[in-house]
Amino acid sequence: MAELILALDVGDPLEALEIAETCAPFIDRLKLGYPLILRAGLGIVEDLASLGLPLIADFKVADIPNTNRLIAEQVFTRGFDAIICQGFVGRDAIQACVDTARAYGGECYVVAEMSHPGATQFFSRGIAERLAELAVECRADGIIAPGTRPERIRALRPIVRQRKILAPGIGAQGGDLARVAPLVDGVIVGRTIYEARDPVTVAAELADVLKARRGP
Ligand code: NUP
Repeated sequence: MAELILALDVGDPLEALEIAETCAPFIDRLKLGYPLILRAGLGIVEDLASLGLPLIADFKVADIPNTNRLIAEQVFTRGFDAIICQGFVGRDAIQACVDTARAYGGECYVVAEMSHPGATQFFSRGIAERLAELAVECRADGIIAPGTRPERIRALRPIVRQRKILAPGIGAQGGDLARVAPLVDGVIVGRTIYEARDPVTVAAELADVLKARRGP
């Protein structure tokens, strides 16, 4: 069954904590990125870690290998369980993130193709396939692939095989949960949950859909 991963891009730290805490029974992991961390500070990672859900650092790390390593070390030291890095920076830069993740017992996911419309400008013509291959060669734990384009997930699955595919773009960006869920290992959902009048009910409904749509 695909995991439900809550993208907690909520500006207000107290609101973020409340949403995470109340939705926790229905979600499998929390994904934190710049919108929350830059506003709340890194202290919120510790607060959220106390909920007991694994935390993914979505900093889409994209630097030279040494800087990637330094960033990843901070990420794992601060209590994250996984990191997302960009693949277009190349094999050595990806490898730095994967190796650091391993050293801390964490996971590393490589962005193969992004979910927004503009992503097709540069992730097209076989680039995503090459990035997915690189992720496999670097022994990353999986890739990020677009929940907005299930046909692209189908194209990338044979490359990554049993490695995980996490798919953002469900709901607010137009991706259809019921179509995508059977193709992936995790769906990343942000606004559909945290902007809902009742985030808990929506999270519970999405979790029910995932239960009904077991994976490949
Ligand atoms: O390709 C990507 N698309 C994407 O939306 C890679 C991502 N990491 N994300 C992130 O997923 C995005 O930054 C946001 O945190 C989340 C989707 O949020 P929402 O569109 O469901 O609100």
